[in-house]
Amino acid sequence: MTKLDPQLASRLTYIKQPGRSAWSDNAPVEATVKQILDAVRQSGDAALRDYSRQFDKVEIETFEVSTREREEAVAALDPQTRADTEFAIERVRSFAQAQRDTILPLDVEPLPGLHLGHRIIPIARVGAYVPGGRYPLLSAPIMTIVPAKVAGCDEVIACLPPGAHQAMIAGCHLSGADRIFRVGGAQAIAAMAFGTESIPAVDKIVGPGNAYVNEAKRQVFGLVGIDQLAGPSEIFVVADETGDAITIAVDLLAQAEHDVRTRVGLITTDRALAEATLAEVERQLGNLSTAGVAAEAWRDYGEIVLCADEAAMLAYSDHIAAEHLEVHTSDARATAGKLRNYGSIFIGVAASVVYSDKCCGTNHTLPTMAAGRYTGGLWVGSYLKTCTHQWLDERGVAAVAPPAMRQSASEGLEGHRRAAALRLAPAQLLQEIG
Ligand code: HSO
Ligand code: ZN
Repeated sequence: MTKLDPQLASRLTYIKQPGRSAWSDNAPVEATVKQILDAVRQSGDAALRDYSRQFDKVEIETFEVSTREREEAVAALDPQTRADTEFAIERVRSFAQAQRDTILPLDVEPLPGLHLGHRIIPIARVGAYVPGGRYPLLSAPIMTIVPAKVAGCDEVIACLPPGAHQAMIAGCHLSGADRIFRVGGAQAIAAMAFGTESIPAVDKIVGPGNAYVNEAKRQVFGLVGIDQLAGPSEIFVVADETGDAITIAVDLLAQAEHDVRTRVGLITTDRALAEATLAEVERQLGNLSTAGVAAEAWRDYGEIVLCADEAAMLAYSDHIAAEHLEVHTSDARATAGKLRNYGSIFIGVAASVVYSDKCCGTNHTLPTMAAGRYTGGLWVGSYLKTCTHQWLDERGVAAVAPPAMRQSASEGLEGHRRAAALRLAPAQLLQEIG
């Protein structure tokens, strides 16, 4: 986490300070995960079976979910849940397709005879990790699998913990997963990275998970691609005096209920709103069925920051780079236009984070822990490679060979100089090299 600029800090007043830092020591998780990865790399399915016995308390014979089990899982959904899931899939699919349509191949001729460009190539094999989690989040497989299908990947596999709700299998199936496997945790990441007898190795692993899954993705990165490292969910609201304490408290608690480590906050220029929101969160916690988790998250990670002026409010929001950022100001669109660091921005009071969490069509797999400073969230582009190409005729060669030869020679790279010279003056070079 970058340090808060002292000048900015002096312009902020904490009406409620977080009880803990969101940044924790990962060392114990690191060592355990390394062991799991090594075991799966060496022993494949046998190691997966051992870990499933140890962590999930199940004996697994066949990891792959059969066609029949997929169909049964879909049939077990009540009709309204199925319709709602299909609605969400269609929203995510059509938005991903619209985004896909903006990613174009390129061919240019910057100098006569020099042709440069790129092709957009889908990643061949993708593995989606689908978390079990505290609640069965049916939208989770939709967000990781549907855009991969829109991108045109050859094969999309999904791994989910053996204890996951049957509806999650239905979610993977309806989203279009080519193959589904019952294996969770760091061992699932290892299986998708290295491949085992039952589970194919993939080229990129996507999807959030617990601290072990996250660490496993970090350790296999390089061998395979990953989408991002996912920390606990976050929501911040940027509001001026037009903000409504009830709405803000409702939306903060809607994320706080996810996990005791969820980070939530209000960043405002209005003291009355700051104080009213503090009281309102406490009041609503009194009758929220998930208050057990939400109250702990609020106590440890909740914050309300009063800012000296709009500039300080925007600067602090950009410092936090929240996964979800709601803007409740008199001209929310104008305010949103001035912000640069966030995963996804929710402009105006009507745009609740929950719509994106579930079904409006934007992807809910977003950067946390301030990663919004350098990346956006998962999208169809995450499953595509932009690979460049070039071709030249003699005019192109005449333009680039001389500088390439001089650069190579001055670096002492004689082999490079020859390769550049061969196309420009073949007879001369052939004579030189004998
Ligand atoms: N807020 C979560 C996603 C989610 N919430 C799905 C409910 N369902 C992380 O962005
Ligand atoms: Zn959520």
